Amino acid sequence: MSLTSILSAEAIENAVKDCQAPDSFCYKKFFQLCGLSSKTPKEVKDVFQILDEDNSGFIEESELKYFLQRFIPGARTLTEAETKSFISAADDDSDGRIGAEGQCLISLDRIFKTPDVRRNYLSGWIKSQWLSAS
Ligand SMILES: [Ca+2]
Repeated sequence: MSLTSILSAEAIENAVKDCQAPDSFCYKKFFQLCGLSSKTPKEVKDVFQILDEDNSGFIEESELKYFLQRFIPGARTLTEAETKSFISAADDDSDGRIGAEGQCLISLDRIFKTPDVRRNYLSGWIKSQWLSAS
């Protein structure tokens, strides 16, 4: 699984180009430009898993720093200020990392989605939890 199997290479390039200057990274704009905002819950979770390089179930600060390089190898690293504001936007329990499960998945969703899509995603997520529990 690679990011370009979920997102178009052209959209990724546009998104990364848009935040080439240090401290110009805006995650909302980035997710819109690269097309992630319109992806299904499953695809969003696939992207999360790609970004979670060590499969810890969380995206840590060290992984976020290289966020843009996961999309395009030659891209810049995020600055400390960008990394911190990105994490604080998604980190509900303030443990300094973004998780993919439970409450954390919902907060990740808050970043990725518009409110209408978020509701559908939430109900889909709850269903998937029930299915996997039975
Ligand atoms: Ca990780």
